[in-house]
Amino acid sequence: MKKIIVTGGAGFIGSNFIYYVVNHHPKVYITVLDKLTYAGNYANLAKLPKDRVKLVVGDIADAKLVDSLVKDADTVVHYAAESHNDNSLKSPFPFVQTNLLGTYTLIEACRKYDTRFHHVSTDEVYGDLPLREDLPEKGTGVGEKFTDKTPYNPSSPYSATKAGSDLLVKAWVRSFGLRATISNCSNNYGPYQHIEKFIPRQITNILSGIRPKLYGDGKNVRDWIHTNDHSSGVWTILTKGRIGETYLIGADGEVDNKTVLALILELMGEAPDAFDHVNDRAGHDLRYAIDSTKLREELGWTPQFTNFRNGLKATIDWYENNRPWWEAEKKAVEDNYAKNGQ
Ligand code: NAD
Ligand code: TDX
Repeated sequence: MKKIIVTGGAGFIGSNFIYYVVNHHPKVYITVLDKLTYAGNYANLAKLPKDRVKLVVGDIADAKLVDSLVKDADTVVHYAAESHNDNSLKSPFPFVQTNLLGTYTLIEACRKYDTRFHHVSTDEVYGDLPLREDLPEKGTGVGEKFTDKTPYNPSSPYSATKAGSDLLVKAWVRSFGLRATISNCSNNYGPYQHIEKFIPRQITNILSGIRPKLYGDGKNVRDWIHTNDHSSGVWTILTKGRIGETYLIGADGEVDNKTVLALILELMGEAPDAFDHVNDRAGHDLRYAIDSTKLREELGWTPQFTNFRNGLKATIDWYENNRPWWEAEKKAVEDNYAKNGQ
């Protein structure tokens, strides 16, 4: 693997993956294909060496452009997506366009040139799990986490279009011999995450003198993984994964939203009750949890950044030290949430 295309490389997880590759794999050259939507930011790539990372601004659903780039690449790593559940509830069409048509356009080009393809997906395709306290088989491990055998059952337009894109890739593998793998990862956190998302929203609220906002009762559980561990997981699958296989990436980081918020408040020196309960998300998934045994045992991957408290502290420091990266957008993001009572 020498020449790779990273779609969505100017977004949160894609840009962290590019830093990971540049720092760990000196012979790899990267072309980023990114439309620079509201979630893509050229600044995310600014510190990277220009001789190794080239940005092409364009749409993954632009077949002509995609063909011209895929022709010269060994591998495509596909991160580009519309990624925010709340946006998908207000305006689903961009999710259909990018997540479904965009993925279709990429796999058609990879089929044509027999290019290795890795599809980055999410645990949300499996729907949600009951809270642990409500499980009849509590403590036995049965049915407690997602595996690659869990049936698809997405809840939102976002997760439905991600599920559809996974199914397209699986069909292209089976019917056309596409050399593809899929990863479904849990909730990422770390630097460069857009301030619409839960953790950066609460951090930047506090930094802006706005009270944090918790949806509903805050009992919903997410399985947090540091984005650097997601990057090493994707690299492991790219280099060692079996074609046609799906690997789940997770670091055993289940925490409910109320507890995450309590930790942010504590680390930022705020009172434990200095937040507001706001309107819940429609169709809000209750709990996600990943069983990553297959990735760990078959490919030997181990997450390294598993101390959530330390990771959260470093993330808070990053937003505090990079105010120009987010400050100009803050008011518009909050005005938008306020329209929904959130
Ligand atoms: P993000 O919204 O921060 O970044 C998405 C990037 O894709 C942006 O740079 C945007 O400009 C680009 N993009 C959007 N539409 C495009 C198009 N039509 N053509 C080209 N580029 C386009 O998203 P993220 O949180 O970094 O997520 C990246 C990927 O990882 C997504 O596929 C998402 O489903 C998946 N994922 C995310 C998480 C998470 O916790 N954020 C967890 C598991 C999987
Ligand atoms: O202000 C908020 N308050 C709040 O309580 C926001 C923005 C969110 N929440 C809750 C909703 C979720 O239970 O926090 C949890 C996390 O919310 P998001 O950051 O929006 O993430 P989520 O919906 O879980 O999806 C994320 O993980 C899986 C990513 O956005 C997806 O792209 C990924 O696929």
